[in-house]
Amino acid sequence: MNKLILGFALAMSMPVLAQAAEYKVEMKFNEDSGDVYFEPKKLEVKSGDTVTFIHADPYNVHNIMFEPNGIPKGSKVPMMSPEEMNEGDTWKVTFNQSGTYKYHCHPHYDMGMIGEIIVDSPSKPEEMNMDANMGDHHHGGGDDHHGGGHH
Ligand SMILES: [Cu+2]
Repeated sequence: MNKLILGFALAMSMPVLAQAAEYKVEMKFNEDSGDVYFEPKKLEVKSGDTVTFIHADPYNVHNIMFEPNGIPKGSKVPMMSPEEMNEGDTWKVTFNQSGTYKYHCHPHYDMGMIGEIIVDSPSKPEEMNMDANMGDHHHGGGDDHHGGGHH
């Protein structure tokens, strides 16, 4: 009897850990409009929560890429899912740092297949990862205006 009470007291005195939640975001296709999209497009979670991206489109290959400049500074989030995801494929990300996470589907970026996840609260602009190396994009720097000079 005493043991039972002691056990109960111990259990009650343990720190209450916030239970991490699981969310899902589906990658979908609207057969009528031809739209490809993430659903939900905007999701709010808490740090420690996990989001599972679920490919739910029999017709198109999709993936998930976080924007190098669209995540919080110092975030260790994996930047990219497998390049080609097909129907039924899933990709899980656990968010351990508060802030705004913007992502897109690479093949359908031009079609507006983008999404956003807010962890705890949105990042202020100065909290975003602004010094990311965008070197792979051709910026031009002003000097490569060729002016059609050669032929
Ligand atoms: Cu896509």
